[in-house]
Amino acid sequence: MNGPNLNMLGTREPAIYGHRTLNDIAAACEAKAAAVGLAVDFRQSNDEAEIIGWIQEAGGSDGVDGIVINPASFTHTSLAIADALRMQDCPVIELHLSNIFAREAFRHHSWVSPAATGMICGFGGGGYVLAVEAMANLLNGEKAE
Ligand code: CA2
Repeated sequence: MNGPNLNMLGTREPAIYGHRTLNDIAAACEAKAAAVGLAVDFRQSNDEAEIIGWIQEAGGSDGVDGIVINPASFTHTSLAIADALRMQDCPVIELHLSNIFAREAFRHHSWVSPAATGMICGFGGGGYVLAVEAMANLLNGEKAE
């Protein structure tokens, strides 16, 4: 799941977010998922309520095995997304293209991190592929040591 403005990837601020479009990243995730035996439902929304609805659906009976989410700016503002994630039983990976801790102070706090199993940031679009691999490992029973 991808939050607001990530549909603009590849068109602005390439020094921070890279040249790849969100479609390029989705294709890379799908290729990695196929290699590790997972399927990806790749989504983006600019609407906080829609994202919360997706998170609630993900935890339902027709739900998913895990959630990878780049909440974008909602990372720093949305207790509601954090609460929705906390209600899910499945693994949650928080993801950011940029290293949010090496940027402005207002990006250093994430409401989402306490509700996540783990967090990946600073690897650009490649972080999404790392997240698919990490999710496969989690689902295969890898435990943090
Ligand atoms: O590094 C990330 O992935 C972020 O989640 C991206 C958010 C930012 O607010 C977070 O602090 C870190 C911003 C997404 C905006 O996406 C853009 C895409 C293209 C051009 C400009 C912004």
